[in-house]
Amino acid sequence: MSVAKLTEAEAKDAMKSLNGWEFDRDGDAIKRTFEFGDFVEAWGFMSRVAILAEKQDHHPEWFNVYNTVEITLTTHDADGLSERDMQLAKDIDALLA
Ligand code: H2B
Repeated sequence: MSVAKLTEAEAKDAMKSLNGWEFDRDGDAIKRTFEFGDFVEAWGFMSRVAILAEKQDHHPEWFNVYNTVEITLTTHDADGLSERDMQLAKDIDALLA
């Protein structure tokens, strides 16, 4: 499915409504690191993100070590960032609010 790649200005603007995300891969991805009390909490969070991802048909690249989860979002179909990354990031933020 084709999705529009955000312009740099659109991406920067969308970042203003996110919490703690940073640009990665030359602006083609966003990344945030999450820290929890232990592995069970980190895994619980990952389960909730997995459900969001399936609902949105948009999936994270992620890395977990014990209580830390690093999430990178990018849209392969757009070769960079799209509105889908921003939406998923916003919903991930909301899980922790
Ligand atoms: N996730 C991400 N992060 N980027 C994509 O381009 C993407 C996806 N494409 N999840 C979706 C699935 C696509 O492969 C399916 C066919 O809709």
